Amino acid sequence: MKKILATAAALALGFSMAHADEFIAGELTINHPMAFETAKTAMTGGGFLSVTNNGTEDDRLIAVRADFPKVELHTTEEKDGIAKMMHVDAIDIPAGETVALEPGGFHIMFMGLGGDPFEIGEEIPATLVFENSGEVEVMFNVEERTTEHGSSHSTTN
Ligand SMILES: [Cu+2]
Repeated sequence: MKKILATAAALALGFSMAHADEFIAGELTINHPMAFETAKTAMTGGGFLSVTNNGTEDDRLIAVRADFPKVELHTTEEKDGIAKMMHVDAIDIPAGETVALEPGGFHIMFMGLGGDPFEIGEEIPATLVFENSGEVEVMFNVEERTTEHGSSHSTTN
């Protein structure tokens, strides 16, 4: 099963409705993994979060695994006013810094949705793989696409 309705998961697992928004991997703190709702015909959806490296060693996000045909790390580059997404092998998380994956910049690309769009309130389980800190399971909350946050990405997916 690709996605779990937040309410169903919360009831089944006995969690409170306030979902966990912070995840820990070694010296890393991952904050607020989220994705925007997608159009019914969308083949891709972007995943966003921030990572704070509380340690003294640099780390890198090297992969993300989730139940989709393909998941890639992307960056966004603007050329002649057009935002273009490009695949990257890794995203650096330098010691002592916070790196934001956000619309218009680095993001996680869930690919091959194939007519099964992200809907508000869904949670998408995924595993983040860090070079030094290892693997951590997180949940991406699907949120309403706002013009403020969504416009830069909606043109490209
Ligand atoms: Cu992308």
